Amino acid sequence: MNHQHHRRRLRSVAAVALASLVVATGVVTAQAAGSTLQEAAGSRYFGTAIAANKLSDSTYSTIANREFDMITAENEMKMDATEPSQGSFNFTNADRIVDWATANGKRMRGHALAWHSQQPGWMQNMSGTALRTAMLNHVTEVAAHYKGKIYAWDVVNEAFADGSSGARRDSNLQRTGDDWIEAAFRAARAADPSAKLCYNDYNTDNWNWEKTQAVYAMVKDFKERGVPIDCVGLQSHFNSGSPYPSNYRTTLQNFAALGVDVQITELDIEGSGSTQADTYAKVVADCLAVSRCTGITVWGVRDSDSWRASGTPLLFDASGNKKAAYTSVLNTLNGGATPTPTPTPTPTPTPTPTPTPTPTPTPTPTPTPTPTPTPTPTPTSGPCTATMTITNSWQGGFQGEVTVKAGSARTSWSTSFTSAATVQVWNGVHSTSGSVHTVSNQPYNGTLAAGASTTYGFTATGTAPSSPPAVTCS
Ligand code: 9MR
Repeated sequence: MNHQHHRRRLRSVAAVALASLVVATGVVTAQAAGSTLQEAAGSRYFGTAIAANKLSDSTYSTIANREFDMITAENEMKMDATEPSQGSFNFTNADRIVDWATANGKRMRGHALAWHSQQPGWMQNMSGTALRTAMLNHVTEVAAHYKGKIYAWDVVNEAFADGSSGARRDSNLQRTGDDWIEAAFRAARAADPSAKLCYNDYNTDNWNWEKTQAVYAMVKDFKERGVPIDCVGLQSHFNSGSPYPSNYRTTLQNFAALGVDVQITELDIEGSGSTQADTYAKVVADCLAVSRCTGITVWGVRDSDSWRASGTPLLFDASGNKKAAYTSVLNTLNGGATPTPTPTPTPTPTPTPTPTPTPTPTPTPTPTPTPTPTPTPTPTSGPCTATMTITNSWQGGFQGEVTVKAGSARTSWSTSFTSAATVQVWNGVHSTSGSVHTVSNQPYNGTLAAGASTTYGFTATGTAPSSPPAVTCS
């Protein structure tokens, strides 16, 4: 908290104390409520992304200065902005933001040192050792320029693939070798030892998603091998296609348990009114419930400043008025009425998918030779059955679950259904051929005793079908 705000808060504490000095109990212990996001956040920070060219808009800068105490440059510290031609650095716009933040007593998150996207043209065409060297030089030069001025750096941004592969995202940087991420972290540590070093990504909010598990495994490995990493950033861009997951708190807790801070780095939630306000409150309550969740940054000031402006995902409307979402965030930070408590996190799958030395292709179970084909309603023997249920739906998408039941003991399974939707699967390995989706087991859930079952989940685009499609199992 900067001094100006600290004084303001003390004044309001004094006012509350005087006003309530009715009964002579002597000591006023109640914590005064913060009247801005940064005050209410207490020991945590509450930040926003700032665009340098908007600082001259007084509505914008007044809100930004009043409400937020951590600043991220929305685009100005990215690789294309800071190294437009190789070896020649330009910090003009980034420095405008840093200077404004410093003058107003705010801290900075640095975003981002190495990323497959927003690379300068000269870098996009590089590969191999030349690219690796250029990337490390960039990390070193930019981190050194801001040495001592950055609270936390997004050292590497968005290095994992979406979907169920759990793999690294293909990029020119990735093609220089798997160790490019740790090399970037080591270079950043050397250049600015006091900055916290974060790995930052999106679609890593749902604990059950493969991408989340893959990032978790990398961070765990880094901690075990002493690669310098201090924090994990969850961007948390939520909308109907990528909704706030009810296990978000579990994700925050599990990352924190690895010995890193967690930060919500680019929060925005599309929607309006009480639905939006309620989801914002849940996100804030989840962070407050995890001691190593050290702060929250929203990705812009007003709806009209957002990269997804049409989704009105922020806390202030285009005119700078506080929205219902603002009030619910403020109240939650102040420990007030949290709307509906976040449902107890679903029991988590084993944090790291068990490294079962897995499945040599399985002998196909011999179907029991039933002489007379009397149709049994629920087959308890034979290969396997699968049924789909729709568990949730929203405008533009839905969520479902498929239960796979083994008729006889097996060590693998494969299911198939037809749907025109784009589908994202967890707890299963997904592939498509036209509109036919095939989902088979992960290494950790292929083995089923006779009569036992397991489930996999998915989200899909479009409208939920009134009756789910048939699923075959083999
Ligand atoms: O908000 C940023 C927008 O102004 C840029 O055009 C865009 C270009 O890539 O990047 C946006 O910010 C992204 C952030 O840097 C990384 N996570 C996703 C953000 C939204 O796209």
